Amino acid sequence: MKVVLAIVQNADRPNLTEAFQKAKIRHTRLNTVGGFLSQGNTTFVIGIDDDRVDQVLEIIHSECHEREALHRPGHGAMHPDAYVSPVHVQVGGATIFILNAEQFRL
Ligand code: 2BA
Repeated sequence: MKVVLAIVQNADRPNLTEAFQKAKIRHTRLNTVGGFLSQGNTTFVIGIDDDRVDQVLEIIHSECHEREALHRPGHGAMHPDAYVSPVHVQVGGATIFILNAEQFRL
């Protein structure tokens, strides 16, 4: 058994949820915040048999898309009135971790 952690953009959450439901893939959604942009995102926790991990990954890749976001760096040590140009960063489709589940109990 594996645990897939998939961090996705909130915009992809509805379609990904629907696709998982259609495929009967059990999951939990957590509201999370990215450390760099400090914007809300969603972390899906999916406990799944090893032979279905590829199916989970295919669904994530088909439903989660890359988008551009604007990062406005904080002033940090600079003068408070200093203007720091915002920078564009590419976000997504998804950041995925696949972990071995030692046990699964209900
Ligand atoms: P954030 O940390 O808010 O990062 C959003 C996007 O900003 C990242 O997209 C990446 O393109 C950019 N970025 C992040 N850190 C950066 C840095 N130090 N310098 C320049 N650009 C940077 P993604 O890579 O698609 O990541 C999307 C979200 O996935 C992240 O949101 C974070 O919530 C999560 N994530 C990504 N890598 C992770 C990791 N190694 N561990 C835990 N969470 C991670």
